[in-house]
Amino acid sequence: MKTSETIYQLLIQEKDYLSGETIAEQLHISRTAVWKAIKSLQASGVQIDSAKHKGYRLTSGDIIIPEQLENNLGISVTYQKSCQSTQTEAKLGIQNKDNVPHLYISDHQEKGKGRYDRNFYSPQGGIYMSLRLTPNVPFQEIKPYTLLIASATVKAISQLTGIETDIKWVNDIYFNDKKIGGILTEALTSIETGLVTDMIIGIGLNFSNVVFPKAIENKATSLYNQNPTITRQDLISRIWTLFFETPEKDLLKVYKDKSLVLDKQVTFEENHQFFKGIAKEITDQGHLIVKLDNGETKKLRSGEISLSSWS
Ligand code: BTX
Repeated sequence: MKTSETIYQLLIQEKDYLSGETIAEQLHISRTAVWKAIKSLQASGVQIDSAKHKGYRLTSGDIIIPEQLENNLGISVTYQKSCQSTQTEAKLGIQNKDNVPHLYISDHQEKGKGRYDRNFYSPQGGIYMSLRLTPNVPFQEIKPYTLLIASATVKAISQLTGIETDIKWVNDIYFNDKKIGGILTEALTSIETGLVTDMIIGIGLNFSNVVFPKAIENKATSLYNQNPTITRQDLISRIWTLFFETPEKDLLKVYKDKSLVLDKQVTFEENHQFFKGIAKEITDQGHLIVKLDNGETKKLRSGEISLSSWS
């Protein structure tokens, strides 16, 4: 671990000031080395108050420590301060023959991707990460990864913060009726074998980013408006621990329990035609069963639905 990461860990455990001398003694380094590490933490966005004769105190902000996540999760983790998109990083990992499972994390994305080529706004203060798996099974046998990670996310948030969030079918996380996150799951198939070779499961979460562009300011929000009570590192670690360790059936139950759409009136468009009905069921494969007003039943595989009560 880098010196700055070790110092960050000391500071986060200490409510009061820690003197430069104490830190230097504990880590067997010089006070200049401590000072340099503090500067580097501050440059990474961690707010550290320094007071004469008292030392240093962490006031806000956090950092991601990839080695610690690797130890907690038992998978490879690549972290970058900034990148175009962690989905792209995961795809590059295929060419680079990176170990799998592999989690790619960034503090900020220049070209965060949503579904259908939409943008996902990804400033500093959010969580942006993509997991690459290599299932090598036919498409019909692919697990409903979007549902599983959505459930792991709302469960992790609830366990760590007590905040209850909801899932809007199929890939959005909502908090107080506003979007705080989205999931983009992409698959690569081999033409020769017909098998899905790679799955890239991306999730973006507004953690403590509070300012949004005009176009989404009324429909987007963050988990925290000020002073998060947990770190992004804690949340990332818990999300993937739950994703890997919770039985699929339990996560599917969470998905249904936390669904914003079940038993609600929804509208959707198919082949340029509009439909209205009641969302009746989410299947274990992630399909939404809608009972239309004309009595017909429709099975939606993906796509967009609107909740009538919001329009
Ligand atoms: P989506 O297509 O369902 O949602 C994108 C839409 O959501 C946008 O058109 C906009 O209206 C709104 N939006 C954009 N940014 C935000 C935001 N920060 N908060 C709330 N609403 C927003 C959702 O796509 C899937 C997003 C996956 C993002 C992850 S981040 C890690 C990985 N890397 C990457 O490039 N994408 C994924």
